[in-house]
Amino acid sequence: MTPLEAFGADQRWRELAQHQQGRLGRVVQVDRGECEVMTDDGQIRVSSDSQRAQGDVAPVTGDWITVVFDPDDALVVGKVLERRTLVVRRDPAEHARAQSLVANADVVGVVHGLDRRINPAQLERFSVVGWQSGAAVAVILAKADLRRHPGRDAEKAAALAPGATVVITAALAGEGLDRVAALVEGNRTLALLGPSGVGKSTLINALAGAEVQATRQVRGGDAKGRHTTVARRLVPLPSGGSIVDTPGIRAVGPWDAWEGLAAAYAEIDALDQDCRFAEDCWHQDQPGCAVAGNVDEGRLRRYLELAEELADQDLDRARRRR
Ligand SMILES: Nc1nc2c(ncn2[C@@H]2O[C@H](COP(=O)(O)OP(=O)(O)OP(=O)(O)O)[C@@H](O)[C@H]2O)c(=O)[nH]1
Ligand SMILES: [Mg+2]
Ligand SMILES: [Zn+2]
Repeated sequence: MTPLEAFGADQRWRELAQHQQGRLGRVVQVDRGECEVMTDDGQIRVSSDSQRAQGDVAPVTGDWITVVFDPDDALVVGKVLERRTLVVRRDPAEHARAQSLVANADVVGVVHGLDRRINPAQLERFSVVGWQSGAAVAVILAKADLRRHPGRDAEKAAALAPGATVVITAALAGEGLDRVAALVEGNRTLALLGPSGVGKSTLINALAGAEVQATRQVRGGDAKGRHTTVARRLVPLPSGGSIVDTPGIRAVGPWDAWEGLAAAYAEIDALDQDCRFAEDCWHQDQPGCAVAGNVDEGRLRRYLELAEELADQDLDRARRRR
């Protein structure tokens, strides 16, 4: 298997690249106008900004692209091939804008470290963003060695993330790695999202069988609270498939994520259809409401909060367009 095949190069990607008359590559990492790109001939650096026309899609980690020569004979990004999935969040620096994080992930893995209690709102927000991307969602409960009954956490997580695969791991002890590996079987791509320090990079190193990503040093007291991973990076696994490591995010902001919201709160969405006042019902104390009283109160409250957030965003965007 070539490295590009391990990254998931298939006939469709190859045909798309051929059609654009460029060499096929996959973006491993982006930094300041340059991309590290894996190709059939190995990894190369390709410049991205200077030669690209305005309005062209900017490449992000995980993108399949064409590599071409510019007039000065330098390697540049030609086209970003149409994405199958895209993880997007509200840009934390500029709230009225979207920020693309990872392209073409098959599974979004929401990582929670079991050294802490599960934070339902946090987990649900990540699930919304995960489902909205078009990928499948998995919840990865890491650091299971620190819990006596991780199975109970798994039950809790399953209730907070309907439709998601829940996986328990203890990467330092080498446990549960096969279950994560199963998520990338068939050269698929898993994108890890989650707060800082939950063990994303440690899990990737355990699967890669090498220290490919820096992890927080246990003894480095001064490193506390700092983000160890600073760039989104696609890491190949020896058995095929790849994992995207990302810098920790405490609370992700969904962006234009109504479908993601419906999927992440599937049981609420299903009843939502039955509300007598479908459009207007806010599932509080309207008579004839099919939702209130029939679902978990906390989940309903958080669902409504997120719906309000998304509705505000919609208004904002509409205002801007005018
Ligand atoms: N006990 C235990 N500790 C773990 C496990 N996995 C990771 N850790 C520890 O958790 C700390 C954070 O791990 P990282 O892998 O750096 O966390 P991260 O999610 O990549 O963090 P950022 O890069 O900052 O987003 C390190 O000190 C790890 O040794 C585990 O399975 N068990
Ligand atoms: Mg990390
Ligand atoms: Zn209702």
